[in-house]
Amino acid sequence: MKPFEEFRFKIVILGDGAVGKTSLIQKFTKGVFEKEYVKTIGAQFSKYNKKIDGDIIRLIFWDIAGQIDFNFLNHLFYKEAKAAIIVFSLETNDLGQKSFIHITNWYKELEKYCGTIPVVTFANKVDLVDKNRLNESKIQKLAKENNFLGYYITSAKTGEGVIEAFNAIIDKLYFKYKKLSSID
Ligand code: G3D
Ligand code: MG
Repeated sequence: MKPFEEFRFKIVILGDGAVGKTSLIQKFTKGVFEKEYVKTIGAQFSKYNKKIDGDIIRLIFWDIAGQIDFNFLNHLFYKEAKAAIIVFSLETNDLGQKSFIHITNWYKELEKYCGTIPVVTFANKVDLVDKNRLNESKIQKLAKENNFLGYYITSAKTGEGVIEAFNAIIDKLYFKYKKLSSID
């Protein structure tokens, strides 16, 4: 029998300020994470481990501290990221609308530093909108145009969709790297 393996994945969480990046990480890790702040690049990271089929997955989520704009992040933030989550807010106010438009900017920036890595987008704060009036086709279109793996509707407040959304990207990474390691 093959021994259990260990995987390390750095996942960067991008998106405008106040869309819920930090809240989402907290919700997913249930607050059980080691958080460290890297002052020089205005970023923080949270470590979280999970097990899949006996293998250990060591996750590091990198998150922007404060309201840093896409032009200000330096390469250290993106270095060796294996996947990215781009968060926007479904709120119909200015913040929400801008955060949706800015997804493409965040993605371009990511691509510049990381090339083509798996990306998903989280449409957060669904608790603040009327679900019947949600324009999902707009999100779907954007995800398709940018070749994202998918989009997930979430609420860091109620927890809706959060665990499923994080697990989807983590599972994808796990199966990708598990497959690669079995070829070695
Ligand atoms: P950021 O890390 O992207 O900057 P934060 O965003 O996680 O700091 O969240 C910004 C604010 O939005 C916080 O409110 C937080 O509680 C709120 N928030 C995050 N996710 C959700 C959500 O899904 N639904 C709702 N209703 N609020 C959310 P405060 O008031 O603490 O600034
Ligand atoms: Mg934050």
